[in-house]
Amino acid sequence: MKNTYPFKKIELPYAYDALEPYIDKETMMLHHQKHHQAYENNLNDALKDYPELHDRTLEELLTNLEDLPEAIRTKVRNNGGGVYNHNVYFAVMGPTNHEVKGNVKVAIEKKFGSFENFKKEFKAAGLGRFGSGWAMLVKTREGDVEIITTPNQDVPNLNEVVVLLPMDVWEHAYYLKYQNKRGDYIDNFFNVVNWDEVERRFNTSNTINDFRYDI
Ligand code: MN3
Repeated sequence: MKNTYPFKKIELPYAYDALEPYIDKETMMLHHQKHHQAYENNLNDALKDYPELHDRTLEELLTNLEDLPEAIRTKVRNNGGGVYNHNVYFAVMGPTNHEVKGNVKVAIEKKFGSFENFKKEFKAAGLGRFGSGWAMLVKTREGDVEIITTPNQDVPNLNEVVVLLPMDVWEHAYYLKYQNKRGDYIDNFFNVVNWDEVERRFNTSNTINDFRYDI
């Protein structure tokens, strides 16, 4: 089934306090109920007067921004990206399955030498993203993994990569608990990654047509 307008934010597959003590309940509630809700609302608001766009998936909208009316292009880019990135972010965290395994483990070790080295590089990417944005582990068409970063709520080229593990480094993702210490948040992010879900995404997405945020 095509996932089209009106777009919905993901419902958390765990409780708001399930990621304690690494990510606190209040941060999770604000992040999901306020920030993520705002992206959903603003995206649907941008599209509501454009019925000709209502059969497009979020991936189709985000990979063809230049086709959109100029009046809503930036709003769709920012808020559509917000919906997309957060739907994956919230889905790949959880209270269990914190050991990397399977094909994604093999791909990570092939690319980065070791899982420990991957963590080091992922942290450096998150710290190096100036201002607000994302660090992401993505899968390429060749089946390899790479680390990328994007500014604001931008998504990578979804015709080229599958987003496996996006890490939100906007201050709203960590400021209540970690204040300015982004590095401490990143260290603890690894304590809440649900690697079973990352592995499922790695195995499910092999072709361009499978590049869906709700897989
Ligand atoms: Mn966020």
